[in-house]
Amino acid sequence: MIWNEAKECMSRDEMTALQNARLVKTVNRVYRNVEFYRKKMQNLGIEPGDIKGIEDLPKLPYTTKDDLRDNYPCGLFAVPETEVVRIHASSGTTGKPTVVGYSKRDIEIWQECVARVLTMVGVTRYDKVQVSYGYGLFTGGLGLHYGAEYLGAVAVPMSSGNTRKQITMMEDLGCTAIACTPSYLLHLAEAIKEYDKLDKIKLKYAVCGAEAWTENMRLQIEKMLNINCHDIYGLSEIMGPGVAGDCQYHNGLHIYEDHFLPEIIDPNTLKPVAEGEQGELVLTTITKEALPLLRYRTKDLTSISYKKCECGRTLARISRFKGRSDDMLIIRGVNVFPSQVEAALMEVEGINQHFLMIVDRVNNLDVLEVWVEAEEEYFADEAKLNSLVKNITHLLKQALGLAVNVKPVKPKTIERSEGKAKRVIDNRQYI
Ligand code: DLL
Repeated sequence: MIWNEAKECMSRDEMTALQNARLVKTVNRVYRNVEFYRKKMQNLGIEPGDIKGIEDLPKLPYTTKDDLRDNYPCGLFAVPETEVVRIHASSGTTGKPTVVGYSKRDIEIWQECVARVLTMVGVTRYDKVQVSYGYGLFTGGLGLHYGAEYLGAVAVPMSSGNTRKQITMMEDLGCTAIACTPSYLLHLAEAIKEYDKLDKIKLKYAVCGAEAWTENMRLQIEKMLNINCHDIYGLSEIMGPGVAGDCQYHNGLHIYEDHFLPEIIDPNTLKPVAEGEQGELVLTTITKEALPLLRYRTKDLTSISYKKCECGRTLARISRFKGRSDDMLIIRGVNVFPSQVEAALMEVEGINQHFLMIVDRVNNLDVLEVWVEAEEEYFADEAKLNSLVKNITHLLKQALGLAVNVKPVKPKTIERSEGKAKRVIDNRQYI
């Protein structure tokens, strides 16, 4: 079992001492081996010797996704090519992909971090984990796969898609755990119900991440499948899945601070925010060999708590992600996150959780239309359908502080995703 007390339950002083030593080593390595960081530090007038521990973190430069793109493909690598044993890449929505590399040691640490999350979820070496994240350049499939094997569980490399086959294999092999995006698990849960397979499957746990989702959606999935569902966070630039995950108390995600130093900053002023306050998560890798990153701006919005968790872990916890600062839509001056719409729709009877937000600009005014899938019976009764629409319109107005057009559509109209869900179509022209 990878319940690693030595790493997950150390005192704050012990953790700080470990982080200080690892940060100093990392800063020296990047200064020596990565021209980009050497130049950035020289421009700021800092030498590696100026960094004595984590209290000196604010002196270091930030790194952004654009820095990785500008040094495409491998310009930020800190080891010679011969030391690299794996490459992944994240496609993103614009521009070139970002390429990330791993040394043998990086892969070992990655496996251990994923295995730690799986252990938190309850998975043991007696379980079979159906890995339904995409395999390939995306880190989800291989990340979960190697973590499950490292734990000694059976990894079933289904990859994403082909829902019917997913259910058949789940039934035939008796898979007890599944790893996939929450939106895909919701889709899978509906299909399991439709094919009347709920009492044929042995699923007990799910490990979901790679996109923002709500606590209500977690509870909904748990209810539909009668399983324990957990959150796993990560990003390719920093490692992949396994940077953080939530325990049985679901009170924030434990972040593996012995490998990744978290900071929360105000994305506008770039100043740190107080414990418990919402801001952008910034991560510094302190054990990565192939691609160490200093103060990487994740754009993910969360808050941090250093209070000890009921589960006994002393690792800091980050709150469930609200979304990304670049997911945030500004509609008629109001900041809107898809997660707010998801949370509001969870309250409504008669619809499922699939929705689509379409933003248009009509006569210079931004208009938000939200498509929701209403149950079939509503379409046979106009009054009932109108009342449903009225109710949702009111709830969304309250939740977002913005008038919204609600369009009811028949079940299965909205395209299902096999990976990360696409919740927003923004048709506005940006000049
Ligand atoms: O999504 C890695 C991953 C795979 C995580 C499988 C969890 C499970 P990227 O494709 O680089 O890597 O996308 C990273 O996805 O910055 C967040 O915006 C989002 N994200 C990942 N996990 C969560 C989560 C993988 N649990 C980006 N909650 C990140 C909310 C998440 N957002």
